[in-house]
Amino acid sequence: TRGRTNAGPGGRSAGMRQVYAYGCSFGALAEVARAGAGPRRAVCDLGLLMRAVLGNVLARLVRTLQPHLPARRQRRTPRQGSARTPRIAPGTRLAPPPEEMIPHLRCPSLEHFRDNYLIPQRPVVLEGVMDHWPCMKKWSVDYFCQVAGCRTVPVELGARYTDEEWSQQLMTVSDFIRQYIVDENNVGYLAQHQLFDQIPELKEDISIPDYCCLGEGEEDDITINAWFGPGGTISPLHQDPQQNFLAQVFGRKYIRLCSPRDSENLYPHESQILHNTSQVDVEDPDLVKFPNFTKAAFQSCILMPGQILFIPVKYWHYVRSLELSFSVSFWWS
Ligand SMILES: *[C@@H]1O[C@H](CO)[C@@H](O)[C@H](O)[C@H]1NC(C)=O
Ligand SMILES: *[C@@H]1O[C@H](CO)[C@@H](O)[C@H](O)[C@H]1NC(C)=O
Ligand SMILES: O=C(O)CCC(=O)C(=O)O
Repeated sequence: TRGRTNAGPGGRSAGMRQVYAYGCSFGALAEVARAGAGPRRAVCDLGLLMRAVLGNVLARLVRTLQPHLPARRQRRTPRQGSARTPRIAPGTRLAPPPEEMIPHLRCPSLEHFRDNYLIPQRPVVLEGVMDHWPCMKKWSVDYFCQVAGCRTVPVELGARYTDEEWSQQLMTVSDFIRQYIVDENNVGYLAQHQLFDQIPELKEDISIPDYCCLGEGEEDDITINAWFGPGGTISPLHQDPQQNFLAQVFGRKYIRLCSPRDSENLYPHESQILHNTSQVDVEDPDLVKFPNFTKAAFQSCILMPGQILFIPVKYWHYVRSLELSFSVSFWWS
């Protein structure tokens, strides 16, 4: 699971994710019960995580309680954003291989975007669209500790979700920051779509891109995901069943895209649960096992803060963060 416990409208391994998340939630609920009165918000967070079961009454309750609960501050001041040294040695894998670059556009009109990118289903990097979102100035590790430090969230442990040792665990945002952001030896990923429901303050710092109105779905049906992690986190090559705007708030990400027309050259896993994920390690492919992978045509970019990548529905995407990074994705139809 990428921690999207609600399974939502698809995404990779939705079923497994849900089962796993329920397991975690019940386990943590037992912990809280054992701890007696425990932190009230931990209980509410669990409720949010289990919203699929309980309905969204608890989300409203948390919103009501929020102002009455003490904010916790981080003692240490972690380094942040571009000031941080990339975990991957520069030069090793930083420069994209000579595949085609994804085109960049500055604030195209709705019509231009629709006719040249949405309808023909072509990826594009949009610039200038999120410059004025408050998150661009406000968000930092310290800020997350202040607004969300004591909140419980699902965290993915391990570099990639296809690894054998990969697992998911519930922990507070400040524990996540201490163990996975400040301590550079661990790789953990806070990747989930309920963060913005859990912490409504964060939602006020972002906007839904206007281009989403070109879709047929309602604005309420847009799924907003948070992706927060240290350098070196990898989302293996996979596809999702909706259009996606991946908005980069801080840090850079190396991204490779491949058209769904090339699916047969990407060797999707055979199991039902992972069949939207490729078996191939994109940056170190085993060409003996996967010879047709060389036939797949890739486009790539390094997504910079302030840029939004349009990933057409079912387009395969591989993502590796080059340093401490926060992205927000919007899944829309
Ligand atoms: C895989 O993708 C298809 C559409 O591309 C979607 O309908 C399905 O829910 C996805 N499956 C999983 C397990 O994520
Ligand atoms: C590679 O593709 C060819 C057709 O393009 C197909 O016949 C062959 O089975 C594929 N090989 C593998 C190992 O997938
Ligand atoms: O940023 C990432 O690691 C993955 C993003 C992604 O897969 C998505 O937005 O669907």
